[in-house]
Amino acid sequence: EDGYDLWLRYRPLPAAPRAALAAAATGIAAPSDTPTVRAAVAELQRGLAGLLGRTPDTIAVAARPRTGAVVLARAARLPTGLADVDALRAALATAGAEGYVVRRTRINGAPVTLVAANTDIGLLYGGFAWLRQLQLGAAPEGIALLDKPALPLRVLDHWDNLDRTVERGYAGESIWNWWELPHIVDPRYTDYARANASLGINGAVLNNVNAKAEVLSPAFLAKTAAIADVLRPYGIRVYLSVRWSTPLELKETKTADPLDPAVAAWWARKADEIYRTIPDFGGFLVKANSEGQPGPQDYGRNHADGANMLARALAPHRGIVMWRAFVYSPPAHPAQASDRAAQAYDQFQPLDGKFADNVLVQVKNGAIDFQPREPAHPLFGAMPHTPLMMEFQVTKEYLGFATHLVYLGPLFQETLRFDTRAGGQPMPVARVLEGAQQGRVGGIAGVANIGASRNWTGSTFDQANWYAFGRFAWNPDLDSRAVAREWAGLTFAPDPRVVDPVVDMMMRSREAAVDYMTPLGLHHMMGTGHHYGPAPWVDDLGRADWNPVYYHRAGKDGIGFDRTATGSNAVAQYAPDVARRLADPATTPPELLLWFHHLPWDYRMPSGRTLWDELVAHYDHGVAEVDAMQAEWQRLRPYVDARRYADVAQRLAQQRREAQWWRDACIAYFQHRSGLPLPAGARPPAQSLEYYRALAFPFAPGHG
Ligand code: BDP
Repeated sequence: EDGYDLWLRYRPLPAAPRAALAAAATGIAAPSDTPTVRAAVAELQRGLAGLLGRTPDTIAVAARPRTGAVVLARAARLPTGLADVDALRAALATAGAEGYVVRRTRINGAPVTLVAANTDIGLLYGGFAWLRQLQLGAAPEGIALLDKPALPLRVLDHWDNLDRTVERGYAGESIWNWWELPHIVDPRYTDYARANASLGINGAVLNNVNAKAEVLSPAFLAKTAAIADVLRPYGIRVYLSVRWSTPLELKETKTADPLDPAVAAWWARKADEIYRTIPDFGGFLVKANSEGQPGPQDYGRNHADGANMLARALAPHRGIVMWRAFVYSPPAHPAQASDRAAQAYDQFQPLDGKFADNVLVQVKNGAIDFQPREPAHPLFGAMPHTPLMMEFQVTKEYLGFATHLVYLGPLFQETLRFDTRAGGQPMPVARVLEGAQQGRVGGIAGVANIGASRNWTGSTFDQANWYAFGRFAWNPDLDSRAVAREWAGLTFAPDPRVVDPVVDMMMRSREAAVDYMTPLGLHHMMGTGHHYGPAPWVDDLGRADWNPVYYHRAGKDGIGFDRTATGSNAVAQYAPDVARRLADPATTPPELLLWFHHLPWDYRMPSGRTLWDELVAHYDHGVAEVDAMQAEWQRLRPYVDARRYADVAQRLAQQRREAQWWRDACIAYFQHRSGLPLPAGARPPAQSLEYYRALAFPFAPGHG
C-alpha cells in the first residue's frame, strides 16, 4: 500500500459479500457514446474487478441489460420494460443536472441495479457513489441512493507555480508537468480526475494566485488545453489564476487601468483566444491589490471595476471571475496598523450589488488567514446581492504541514454551520453560499494539498482532508464524523476495529492542534514566512500586522485582541445578534475569547480557573491529546499494512515532539510577558525562552 490509490482502492471483498456482488454485477449495460459514460463504465469495470478479485476485462460490457446487470441510463432514454418507472421519473425530477438515482429494480422482470441521471456526469457520480457503498461493505440489494450537489461550483485551487514549485505545498512538486506538456501527458492527470470526480469536485484552478503573466501566453494555453482534455470527461473544468497587470507586462498595453478601452479590448481578445482552444474553460481566479499583487486600485479604481472588466471579457463564453476578498493594506505607519481582520469587509461590503452577474467574490473562511481556528468571516451574510465562494485551505500551512495529523472536517463543519444571523434569522454560512438570502448561488473552493508525491498529499491522513473537502463541497451539511468514517473505511478497511479508533484519532486531532498552538482564540503566532512552529515573540517585521505580538498583545495587563467598541470594533461587522454576543466576554464562546477580547490574566473562565491557568491547561491538553492519538495508532498496528503504519507512526512521533515544543515555547514566552508563576503542578518548559527564540529553519517547504 503506497497510498497512490487513495480512497479508490477496490480491494477484494470477503468471500460471502463477494459472491453476493458477483450475482448482482454480472455485467454493465450502458450507452457507449460519450467520453463521460465511457469513463463511468471504465470505473465500474475497475471497481467491480477489484472488489471481485478479477481483471477488468472479465467484467462484460453490453448495450442490453441482462439479469444482474448494472445499467446506466439517462432520463431521456430509460430502458424499455423498466419497473416502477413513474417513481423513478419522480426521483429524477429532483436530481438536477448533476444528481443521480441508484436503485435495485427490474427490467422485463430481470433484477438489475439501475444508475440513472439526467446527464452523463450524473451517471459518473452515481457510479462512484455506488462503488463507495460497496467498498464500505453495503450489500448490493440494500443500496438505494438519491443525491445531488448543493452548490454548482466545487473547485480545487492549486497554488502551483509554472516552475513546478508549490506555494504552501508539502507533497512534493506540482503534479502539472508544465515543461513536458502539452505533448507528454502524465496518466496521473487521469487518476487526479477520477479522485476528484468520485467526490463531485468539478473545477480546478491550475496555477498559483500569485500568478505570472506567462500563464496566458499561447504556449501555456496549449499546455492548459491538454490538461483540460484529460479532465473534461470527468466533469472538471479548468480555470487559471491571472495576474492583473498581464497585458502591461507583456507590453501589449500601456496601462492596466480597467477603465481603459485598450485594456478591456486586450482581455476580450485573450478570452476569445482561450475559448478557441478550451471551449469549456471555466474562467479566472484573481488576487488583486493583496500582498503586493497589482490590481485596479493602482489606477484609483475599485475591486468591482476590476472584476467587471474581466467579467465582460468572459461573459460571451459563459466564463466566470472568482475575485478574492483576501486584502489588507499596509498601514501608513507600522505602529498604526488598523485591524487586519476588519479590512476585507471594509473594502468589499460597500461593493455589494456592484459586481457583474458572472463574478463571485471568494472569501476565506476567516478574516485573518487559515488559522487553526477563526470565527467565520464577517462578509458571509453581509453581501446578499453578491454570490460568495468559500475558500478553505486544504493544505495545512498553519496546521503543521503534512507532518501533523490534523483532520480538517471539524473546521469545515464549524465554519459552514456558523450562524451569521443575517437578516435577524437563522442563516448558517452554508445557506449563504447556497444563495438563501437573495438567490445568488455561490460555491466552495479549497486550496489543494496535492503534489507529485506518490501518495498525493505527503501523508496518508492528509488524503482525508482532500476527501473531506470534496464531500463538504458536495454537501455542506454533512457531519465531519460521518465523513471521517467513510474515509477511514475506504482507506484502511470497513472494519469497526479499524474505523472506530481511526475516526477517534481524527476527531480529536483538530482541537488538539488548536490547543497546543493557539488556544482560546489566539492566532497568527507561527514562525515567520514558513508558518511552522511557535514564534509568539516576533515583533520586528516590516508591517505591524505581520507580527505575532500584534495579534496576541500579551503584556503585564493581560492578553488578547480587543475587537469590541473599546478596541478595533471589528465585532460590529457581524449581524447585530452575533455582534452583541461577541462584544461581551461572558457570552463569547471560550474558544474565540482572545480573538475578540483583551483580558487580564486573572479573568475568571467558565471553568473557574483564571485565564492564565486555563491557557496553560489548554496547552497541556493539546500535548496529551497527541499522546492519546499515538497510543491509539499503536493499537492499530495489527490492522494496518506495515508501510502506511510506519509512516504514520513516525509522523505522530514528530507531532508529539513538536506539540511539546509549541507548548513549552508559548508558555515560556507568555510567562515572560505576564510575570506570573506557573500554575500549581504545571511542568516548567524544558528549555529557556532564549533557546526557543534561537531555533531557526533556513529551509522550509512551500515558501518561496
Ligand atoms: C497566505 C499565504 C500566502 C498566500 C496568501 C493568499 O501565506 O502564501 O499567497 O495567503 O491566500 O495564507 O493569497
